[in-house]
Amino acid sequence: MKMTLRWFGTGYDSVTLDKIRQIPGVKGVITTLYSTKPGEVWTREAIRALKEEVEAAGLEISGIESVNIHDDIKIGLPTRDQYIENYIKTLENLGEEGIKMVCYNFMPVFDWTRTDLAKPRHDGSTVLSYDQNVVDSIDPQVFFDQTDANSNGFVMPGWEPERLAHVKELFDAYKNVTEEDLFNNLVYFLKAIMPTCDKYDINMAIHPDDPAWPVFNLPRIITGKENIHRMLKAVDNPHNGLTLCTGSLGTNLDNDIPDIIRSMPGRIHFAHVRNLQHWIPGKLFEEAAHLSSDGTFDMYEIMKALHDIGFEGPIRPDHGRTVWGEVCMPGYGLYDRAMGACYLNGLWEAIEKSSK
Ligand code: DNO
Repeated sequence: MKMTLRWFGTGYDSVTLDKIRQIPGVKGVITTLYSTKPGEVWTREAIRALKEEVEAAGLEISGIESVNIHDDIKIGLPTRDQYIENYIKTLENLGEEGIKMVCYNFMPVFDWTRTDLAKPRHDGSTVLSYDQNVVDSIDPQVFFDQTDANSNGFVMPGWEPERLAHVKELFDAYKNVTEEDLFNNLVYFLKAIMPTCDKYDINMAIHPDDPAWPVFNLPRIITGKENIHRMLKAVDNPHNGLTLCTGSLGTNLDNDIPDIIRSMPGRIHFAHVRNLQHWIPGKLFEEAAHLSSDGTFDMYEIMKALHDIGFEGPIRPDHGRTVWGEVCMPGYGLYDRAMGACYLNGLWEAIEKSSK
């Protein structure tokens, strides 16, 4: 595996590349062109400028998170073909610049959903948390506005202003989209982009739905072992793969994460590894420190499973707690993610040495 950190770009992230470079073992960043909107073509010049900035700091771009998918593709509107063409052009430009891993998601309207962005934890840190009762009792637009207001002034991934402005219309547009429709629209998209991925050796890594069940009555299709395998099989190309996100799949305790990992060798192209603390399964959970004993997951078993399948892709510590008074985007401060990276590196070193 290759340890990385997510970086949102100059002007968007409170964490600088210089600081990321000082985390032991982190050689690359997972980044994006945050100013582009879903559906727009990423120009070769803009990609190259980003790459040069990262490389000047002694790091590499280990992958993109995310090239977001326009809702017309997810809904299956006739306009999707134009947006798919644009997506292909973006992939070509990334491929020309030697970038070979793209994370994306296929969640309608919302990306990840949390009901509190700064829940106090037992140790005085704050974390992102989720309470199903809140989701069940709030209007999506109000929910969206609240999340935006609590983000410490940062634009959070998945909660970009252009989405904010259209929540109601988006909900209407998805009214008749069933899970089966959404799945078919994903397959249509993947089939269209695979020749480009083959040409440039680009690995597509779909991000699981977070949480791993429908929210606000919107369909969700990447929630567990069975539907992930269905997706992999429907477009059975090694470039069609998964972002193994423990925090998303792990929202549902029926998901046995080490088992999911072992069931798809060669198809996990990216890993987000973090821990959760469950209070009421399926209803109430919060994010924890990466350390196994701080939450519900056995992080050793997760890393061991990745090791056992010969995982060589980029991995990153995922959402961190906000600690030591850091002012940052919720989930994406430097300190706790740096601790997470060190911890995961430590587990990996021990697994490697003991498996020889
Ligand atoms: C949240 C992230 C997601 C993820 C997208 C991938 O912090 O894990 O926003 O980046 O779902 O497209």
